[in-house]
Amino acid sequence: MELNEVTITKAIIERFSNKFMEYTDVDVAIVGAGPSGLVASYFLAKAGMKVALFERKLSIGGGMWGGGMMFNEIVVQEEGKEILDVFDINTREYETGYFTADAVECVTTLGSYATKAGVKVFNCMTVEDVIIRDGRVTGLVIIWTPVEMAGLHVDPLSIKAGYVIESTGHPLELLHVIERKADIRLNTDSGHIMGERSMWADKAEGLTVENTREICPGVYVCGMAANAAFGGPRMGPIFGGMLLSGKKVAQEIINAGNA
Ligand code: 48F
Repeated sequence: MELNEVTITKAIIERFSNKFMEYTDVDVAIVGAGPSGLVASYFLAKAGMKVALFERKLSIGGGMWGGGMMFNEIVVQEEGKEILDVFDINTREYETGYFTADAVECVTTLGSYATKAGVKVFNCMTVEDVIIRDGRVTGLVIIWTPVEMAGLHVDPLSIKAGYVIESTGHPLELLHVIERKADIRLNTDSGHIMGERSMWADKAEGLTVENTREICPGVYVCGMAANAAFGGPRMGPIFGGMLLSGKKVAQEIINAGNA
């Protein structure tokens, strides 16, 4: 059979367009495909929810690929190891209570489990705004990342979501937009973004999970974004909190959906 370039082109356009059309209305839209967003997406899809995961970069994985300072190994504690076990990711005990895993195996395996569970990843798309109705976030406003990078004056498109998860990591991009543009009080002590604090691994790991919750109607924060929102410290290249936070946010949304 002689390959036809136009058939290849049509296949890509039609299949992508159909996928994109189907995911313009989802149960959960996740912003940021780092470790916490990936884990959240997997558990939500496993529970039968329709999940779209938007990632600005070409690649998923966020800050996990580079381990610590580009040494591509990550560290997890016992509870974090238990989540890696769910994904059948190899771990090795370093000292009592400290386990290491290959960062590349972690990202690729989390991505594989998530997509096989039904998560649709929209990479190279940046979430630049939200839609708010009656004080609740009901959707996302998205644009191609290269449009943003080139500074082109192109209007974005929108999707509808029952729940939104902000897992953009340190920059906490979505909440900054919400705080700037909407008259919504956040569920933090001050009612505003509290801001990330300096590194304290032990404290930060627990707080990441504690701070994983609904921050304003329709929006949940997880991963490093949770600490950036609620004023928790950063933890550096220990990833148990990210994984546990992803699992917790999925459970919170499943519970809210069943309520
Ligand atoms: O930063 P990131 O890996 O978030 P995380 O899941 O994990 C944090 C750790 O990697 C590390 C740490 C733990 O030790 O502190 O930093 O909390 O991934 C965030 C992802 O969100 C994407 C970004 O490209 C990255 O892949 N992202 C950020 N803003 C947007 C976005 C946006 N506006 N639209 C789409 N994607």
